[in-house]
Amino acid sequence: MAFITQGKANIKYLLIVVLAAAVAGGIVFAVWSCYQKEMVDLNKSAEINKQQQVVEDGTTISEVSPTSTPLSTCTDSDGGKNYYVKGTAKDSSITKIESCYDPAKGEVGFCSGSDCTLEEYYCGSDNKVYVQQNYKMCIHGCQDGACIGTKVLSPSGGEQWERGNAYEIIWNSNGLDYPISVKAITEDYGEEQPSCQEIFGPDNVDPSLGKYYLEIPSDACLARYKIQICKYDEVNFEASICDESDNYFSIAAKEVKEVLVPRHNFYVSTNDITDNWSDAKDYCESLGNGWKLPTMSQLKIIYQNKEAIGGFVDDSYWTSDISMYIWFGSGLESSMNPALLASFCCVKE
Ligand SMILES: [Ca+2]
Ligand SMILES: [Ca+2]
Repeated sequence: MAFITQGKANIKYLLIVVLAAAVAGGIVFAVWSCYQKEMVDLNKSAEINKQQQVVEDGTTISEVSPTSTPLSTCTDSDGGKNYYVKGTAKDSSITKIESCYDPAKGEVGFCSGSDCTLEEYYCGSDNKVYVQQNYKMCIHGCQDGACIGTKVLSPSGGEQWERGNAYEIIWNSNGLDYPISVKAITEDYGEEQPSCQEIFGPDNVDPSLGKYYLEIPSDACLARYKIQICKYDEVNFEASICDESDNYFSIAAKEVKEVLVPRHNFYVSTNDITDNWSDAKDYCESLGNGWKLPTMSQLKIIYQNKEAIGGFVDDSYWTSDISMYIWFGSGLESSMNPALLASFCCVKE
């Protein structure tokens, strides 16, 4: 009996041990499973962390598709980190459209304030899409996938522009209503004792055009300038959103190539510009030193010597007499609407 009793006790004991082992095993398996899961997540977050860089205060750059294999192509429709244009960036595993982001609401059409950010996508050198997020990037708010504001692209600095010519100003803008101002401003503008103080350019440009041909006045200061584009707050009459070209460009006097007209005592300067009569007259006078449009009799002499002087084309050439011209193809003298474009040369006695 004792043996049987002891045997039963042993069986019970064995059952308890087996049960305990099973429970313990289950616990160990569960812990191991969790541990494995934790490892995957940790690995994953470690990988993502590795791809993230904090470039400057408030800026985070991260790879959007960290697990994708390197690809041969990546495209970004706004050409990179272009905060004032909404772009779409694409590699072979992902397509991302730039958007305004509010942490409380997620993707939004418009946001402003300290939590408002732009998700700016671009291609890395490894042909993968990256995202840059900066809570300070859109200082005037974010609208429809780009910062509200403008960015002057050209001129960018170092250009040499001449009086009397027109040059292309190029910008990006988003969320700005008509009109904006496009101004050239001298380096010394607003200084107490400026060597030359000049500001010129229109106040009524459509921001959506993205470019404007700015005419340099024939008497503009010979100085260094920047281009400033502004949206004015029409209630408070002050510039509310502005951007300037990154560096200075220079305005120089026109280079005059003068030729003494054979057997006559006056000089002629040819150029490759066509203009209306009034602007042609201003152009010649802007050269200084007595340069002006030729009289009809002077232009006849020039026409007769055009091969010897050189630089002429078969076109109409203005005289100083409003609307009168000579057709240099045949020497025909005639008149036309002075608002039309024609070639011209300048003379100096
Ligand atoms: Ca972009
Ligand atoms: Ca953009």
